[in-house]
Amino acid sequence: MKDSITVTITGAAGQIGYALLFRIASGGLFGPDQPVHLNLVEIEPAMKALEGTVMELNDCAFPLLSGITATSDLDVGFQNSNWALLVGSVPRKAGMERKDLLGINGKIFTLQGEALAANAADDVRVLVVGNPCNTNCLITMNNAPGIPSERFFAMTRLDENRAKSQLAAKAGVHVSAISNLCIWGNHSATQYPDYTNALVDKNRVVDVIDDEEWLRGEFISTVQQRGAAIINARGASSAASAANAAIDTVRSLCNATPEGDWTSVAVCSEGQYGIDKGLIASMPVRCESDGVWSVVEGVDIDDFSKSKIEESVSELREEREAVSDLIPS
Ligand code: NAX
Repeated sequence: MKDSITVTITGAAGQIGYALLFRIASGGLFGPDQPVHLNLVEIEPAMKALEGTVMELNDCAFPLLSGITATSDLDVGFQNSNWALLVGSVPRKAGMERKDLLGINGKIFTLQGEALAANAADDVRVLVVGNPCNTNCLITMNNAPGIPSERFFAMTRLDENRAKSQLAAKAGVHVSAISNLCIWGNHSATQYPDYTNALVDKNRVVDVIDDEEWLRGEFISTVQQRGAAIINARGASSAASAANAAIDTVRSLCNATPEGDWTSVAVCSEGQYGIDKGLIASMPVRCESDGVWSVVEGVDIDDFSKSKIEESVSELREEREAVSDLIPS
């Protein structure tokens, strides 16, 4: 048996947590021969609910689950963490401005960054899911001295999966036929699902779907507004698809990307594609099997795409400005 991997999940008693933990514990994340230890982090009022989830995890008798630590203490929760999935955050409530939300969550992610730096394993990698995930990731990264910036990611894979599903339905093909779909920018309503570079069975989407008006209009807005549409229909925000996307993201970051393709994840910009250095922005990324990744260079950006990317990056700049007091210089 291999040594256990320790995975920290914050917000573990929440609805994404509930859809995520059992898949990780059953081997759905790291494979059928990799034991995992789960560090489950919650706030004090949710510890009772977390206790119930832990009972259920135990009742599954998962062969690969080597242990569970349930805690509200960040130093304990990030102890020896190899992967930290930061899912928990405070939702926007009625009357709350976006700036208030950024500030409240910012403080949470400041503390989590510090606890990661103090307690996590040397090889820790961090995926932020809790919204606003790009800026929460920016805050965590800037408050975790000693952890290299290339170990921080924010999730835009759910958006990529949503976009692929929309294109597949329109083209009348299976979703696996869609590749090279990049989400650019922020995980928000300004994100840009780039259909101009996407392929259907190696053919350009624009050559297969002869409806540029739909691609520029309804397609983009459907992907941007999909979270709200799910809340409308389900009465609760996306959970299983979000947990699935978190698993897809980590698996993509641990395995070689298929030849010629890429995946979407928000990473710390080095200035690629004119995106300000230091912002956590979604871009096309390729990974090697040893976990080394790089932003794909040279992707064609036409004027339409350029203006869409700029709109989303401009929002990321504003968010960074709103939390500048939480980013040590
Ligand atoms: P829930 O409200 O069901 O669960 C959140 C959990 O986080 C709660 O149990 C709460 O007690 C816990 N929590 C709050 N503050 C915490 C803290 N300081 N430390 C540890 N735990 C804390 O939300 P859920 O539906 O699970 O969504 C979680 C987050 O994912 C939300 O911010 C949501 O907006 C975000 N999402 C991000 C997506 C993405 O693509 N990046 C898509 C899905 C989802 O909307």
